[in-house]
Amino acid sequence: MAGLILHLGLFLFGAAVTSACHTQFIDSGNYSISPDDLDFWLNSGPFSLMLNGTRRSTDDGSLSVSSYTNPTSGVDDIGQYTENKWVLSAGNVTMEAAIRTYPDSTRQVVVFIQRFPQGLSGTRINVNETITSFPSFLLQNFSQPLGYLSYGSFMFGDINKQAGIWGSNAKINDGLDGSGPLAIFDGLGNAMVVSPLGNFMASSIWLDKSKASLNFGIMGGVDSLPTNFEHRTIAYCSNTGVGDAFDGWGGIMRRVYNKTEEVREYHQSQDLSLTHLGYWTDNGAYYYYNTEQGKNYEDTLLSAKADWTNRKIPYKYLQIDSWFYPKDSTKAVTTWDATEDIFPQGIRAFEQKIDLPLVAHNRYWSINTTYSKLQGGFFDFVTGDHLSLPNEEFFWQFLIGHGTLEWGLIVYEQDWLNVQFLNSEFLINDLYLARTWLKQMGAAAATHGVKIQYCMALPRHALQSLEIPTVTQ
Ligand SMILES: *[C@@H]1O[C@H](CO)[C@@H](O)[C@H](O)[C@H]1NC(C)=O
Ligand SMILES: *[C@@H]1O[C@H](CO)[C@@H](O)[C@H](O)[C@H]1NC(C)=O
Ligand SMILES: *[C@@H]1O[C@H](CO)[C@@H](O)[C@H](O)[C@H]1NC(C)=O
Ligand SMILES: *[C@@H]1O[C@H](CO)[C@@H](O)[C@H](O)[C@H]1NC(C)=O
Ligand SMILES: *[C@@H]1O[C@H](CO)[C@@H](O)[C@H](O)[C@H]1NC(C)=O
Ligand SMILES: *[C@@H]1O[C@H](CO)[C@@H](O)[C@H](O)[C@H]1NC(C)=O
Ligand SMILES: CC(=O)N[C@H]1CO[C@H](CO)[C@@H](O)[C@@H]1O
Repeated sequence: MAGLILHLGLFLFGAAVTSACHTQFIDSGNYSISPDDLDFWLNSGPFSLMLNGTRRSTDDGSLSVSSYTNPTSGVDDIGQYTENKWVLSAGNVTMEAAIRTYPDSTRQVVVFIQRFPQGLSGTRINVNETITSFPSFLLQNFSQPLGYLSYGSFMFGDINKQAGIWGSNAKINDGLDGSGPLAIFDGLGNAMVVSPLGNFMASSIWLDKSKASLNFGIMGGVDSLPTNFEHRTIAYCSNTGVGDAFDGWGGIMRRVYNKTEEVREYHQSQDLSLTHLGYWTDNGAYYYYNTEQGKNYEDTLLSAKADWTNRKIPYKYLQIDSWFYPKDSTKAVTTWDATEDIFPQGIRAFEQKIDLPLVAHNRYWSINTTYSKLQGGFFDFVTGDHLSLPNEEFFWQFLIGHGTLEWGLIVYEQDWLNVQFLNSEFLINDLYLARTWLKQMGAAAATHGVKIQYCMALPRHALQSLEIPTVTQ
């Protein structure tokens, strides 16, 4: 807490330092931030935006700072703030870049806001870059070694997480697969976590190697931004260690999206698959794409149940994995229901025999899915080159409602989230569709009292679950 006292001291002298985040702004457009009072860890790189197919940047003057507004104050969803703002222009198009600090010392937060009063068009670039950039931080070697932790790829960013010494050679994950919360810390307990504060599915980090800068903004596939579009990035600072920085960051994020500890605990306590023992048939299990010789899945699982009942193992639910439903030649789901060779009289008859509620697995949607209007089904789907995606909440109400009433579905397991996202051009090129898809799924689960498990989720899916209380795991 020594840092905090020093901050309050500085505040009396009028500096813009009011929390564990030590910040500095210069009217020309430079800014710095640090959890450490003595040195600024992160110094600003260029602002940039894509416009009509070209990148405009403060680096080459094709985007320039036209004004700086002295601090204003207000209250937002985090608390009472002081805002410093620059207006930048590229011809007749403007970008506003604002930095909010929060005088209440319990909010050790800085929020960076990029706004586009006239919107932007012609913005699409390489999918792994960002079409807008603010904040931008230079990857600079530091006198004392700083560490970083960068999440990347599926399993909530665990698969490709990187850690090392912060500097020009740091291997920070970026792009569609790699963008997640970034932690930077020293050996003395100073730490910060930086992440998007919204637009979770549509925002990315872009490591611009040519300028050794780390840029936060909207993902590269998006071709335009609407009038008055706004995107926020949050930095949380702590002087009591990287664990506390993650805790504090998570607490603010959960509070902003109302997925508080209480909400999480409530939903998790309602999820039988988290509170009780169950029998799983997923990857790694003995009956994953494997039955007893001469038996179909139904008879295999019924004899497994006879055995565990005999042994008095109190399984309270059964998980059925991707072996139960039909798939196309790319292993994408065509119909989320069992074929006759699996459960001869259907899932309902099987579920009555096994007498356990189900956790049921699903993966990415086939372009040939039978639910799509294109294939004579009843529902709106977006159909791309490789995959498709339901595009109305009514579909999810049908699918999850049917599962609940007919199969005893208690948990909808949405697996292969990375593949669905990265291989759907309509998702990676759209500002809102990925969020809409996951929110529709979540709303239907809420209607039917079903919980959702995300699997093979990218860091962006993990962040998106903040807006979906029924995602419990
Ligand atoms: C967009 O770029 C094209 C070619 O690069 C140019 O011909 C056109 O005038 C530009 N449009 C605007 C509105 O700047
Ligand atoms: C900016 O100018 C270009 C070319 O003159 C025009 O096409 C475009 O609509 C203008 N944009 C705005 C936001 O006024
Ligand atoms: C984006 O990055 C991923 C690795 O994270 C890579 O596999 C993919 O080819 C990249 N896409 C483009 C268009 O560069
Ligand atoms: C930063 O430090 C690394 C070694 O940790 C070194 O390889 C690299 O060249 C340095 N970069 C600059 C710009 O000095
Ligand atoms: C959170 O709940 C408050 C109070 O009910 C509400 O005003 C606010 O809009 C909610 N925020 C979100 C992101 O849903
Ligand atoms: C979708 O159906 C068409 C027509 O039956 C077929 O030619 C195609 O191979 C199917 N696609 C996949 C990915 O299985
Ligand atoms: C907008 C911007 O980047 N302004 C300045 C930040 O600081 C560097 C180096 O001191 C200047 O070159 C930039 O013009």
